[in-house]
Amino acid sequence: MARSTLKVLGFLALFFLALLLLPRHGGPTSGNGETQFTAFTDITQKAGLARKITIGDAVSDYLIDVKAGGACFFDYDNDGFQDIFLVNGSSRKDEREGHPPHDYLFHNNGDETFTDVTAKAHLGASGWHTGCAVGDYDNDGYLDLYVTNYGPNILYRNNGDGTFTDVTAKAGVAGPTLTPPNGVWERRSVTSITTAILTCTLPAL
Ligand SMILES: [Ca+2]
Ligand SMILES: [Ca+2]
Repeated sequence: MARSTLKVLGFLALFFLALLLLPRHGGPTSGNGETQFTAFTDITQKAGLARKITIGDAVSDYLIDVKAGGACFFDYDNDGFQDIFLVNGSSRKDEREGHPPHDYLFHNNGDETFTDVTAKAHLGASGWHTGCAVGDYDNDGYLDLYVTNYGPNILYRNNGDGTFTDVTAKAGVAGPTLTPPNGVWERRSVTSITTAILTCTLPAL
């Protein structure tokens, strides 16, 4: 066999060997050769995280009916485990009946369970909250929390002892409010939500 033919056959052998050794897409294979895919298990109840999150009334007639919720994962007590802050919205029905929903803070116990420490942390404010952000704004080594709201936003200072203090007014970060003038609900269709958000959030020039 010609030398050039042997080279080609050797190259092809190496090529197919490399193909066999390459990891296959779709996850690892089991012993019987079937592809195994990553699966998720709902452990919400088991972890102690089951809470009702409200996003407007049952009928979405208003912009705020479809604009709420969110979560921040952050280690507020610096114990090495990520804790969870759940942002809650509200509804006209709940407000009318005098029991508006509130946000939640869950402490990560480090054993795949969480403890509701909302009241202890002083983070159980109610309102039409729409999101959150985390950062150490005062550089004291403890992560602070900023909650956006349909109304004045809230900055919580982490006191480093498991509690938070609302320092919004002192810090001057309530931001432009989304609350309509005179407290009148402005009726908007869901299809105009983008326009509505831009109209409400852009500061006056
Ligand atoms: Ca933690
Ligand atoms: Ca801080």
